[in-house]
Amino acid sequence: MAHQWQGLIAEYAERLPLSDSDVPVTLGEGGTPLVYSQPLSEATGAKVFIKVEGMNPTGSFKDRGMTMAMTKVASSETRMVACASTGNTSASAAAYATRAGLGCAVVLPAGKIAAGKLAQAIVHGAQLVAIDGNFDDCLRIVRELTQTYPVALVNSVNPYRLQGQKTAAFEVVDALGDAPDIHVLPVGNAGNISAYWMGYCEYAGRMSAASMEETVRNREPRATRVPQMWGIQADGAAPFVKGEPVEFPETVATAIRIGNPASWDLACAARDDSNGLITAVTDAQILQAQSLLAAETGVFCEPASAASVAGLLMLAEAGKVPPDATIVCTVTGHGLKDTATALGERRVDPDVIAPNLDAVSSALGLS
Ligand code: AN7
Repeated sequence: MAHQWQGLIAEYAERLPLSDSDVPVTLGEGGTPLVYSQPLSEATGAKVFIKVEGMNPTGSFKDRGMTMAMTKVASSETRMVACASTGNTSASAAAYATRAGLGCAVVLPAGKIAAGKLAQAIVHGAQLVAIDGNFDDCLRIVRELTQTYPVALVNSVNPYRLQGQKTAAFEVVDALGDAPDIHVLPVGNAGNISAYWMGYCEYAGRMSAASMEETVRNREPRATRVPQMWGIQADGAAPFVKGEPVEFPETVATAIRIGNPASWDLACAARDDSNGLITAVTDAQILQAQSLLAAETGVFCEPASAASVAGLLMLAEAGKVPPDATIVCTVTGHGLKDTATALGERRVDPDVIAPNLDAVSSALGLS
């Protein structure tokens, strides 16, 4: 009988910081597909796999961190959570707070959240506050809010978020049999690159800057090596490339429209300790990669997620991709969250024709 995935806490319990009183708050997150991409492999001369994180319950990788963070809040006295968000964190927090029976407040940059993500926060019953500012302002306010009131912070500065997110690296190794040579992913607030690096290190039997010792002690290594971490930012929101925060970040990829990443030091450690890199791509490259991945590989991701593919293609063009390397590219969120950006100038309304076979076959060029 096929194995029914139990959610990442149940699947990876021994490598997560859980106590006996924790009852998992889960929607069955994790266990996402790792899809081989023939077109991207041909384009880069490598073996390229796509980790499709849009297949999580709320359509993004945020659910991995949220199941852990919300489980911990649920077993505490606190009855309310809050987060700042460019969209996906709020969607995930809203769903998991509902699951846990907790109140949820989300603070968002006004006018900069994709419609699908906003819809999620609303239907799951979160309290929405839109501010005249960007994500970095939202995070500053939510940090202050949660220090002042009995409200738990569920942004990725909450260490349990990264603990949940590291399981994506476990899944990659479990699927491939060992770590890939290179792991490529988009970077915004920089939690995810830090979490993947932690996961890869722990599976190879090592600590990383983000590790909690209890999750590494006495565990059998499951990998013989760690990958290089390649982080990709959007040109208009590329603090790691500039080497300092960006005051007014701007990009079509609103999910990574972040100028002052919270996990700065952890991400630099992931980049440097893995012998990796963090670079940036233009909005045009992002949109082109999104469209290519959908049309050639069959995976529809959101713009921020396509930054990873855009970066890989750019680095391949520059001769930076070793021949035959095994590469995993994380696409972090589902394309359905932001159909307006994906469609762009494309025509959406087809011509309406007569309801008969002749008209349809002729419209299709078959007759
Ligand atoms: C699709 O939801 O920061 O580098 O508030 O939604 O770990 O921040 C989202 C980030 C990549 C960047 N791809 O990950 C939020 C938020 C998607 C995202 C990122 C985000 P981090």
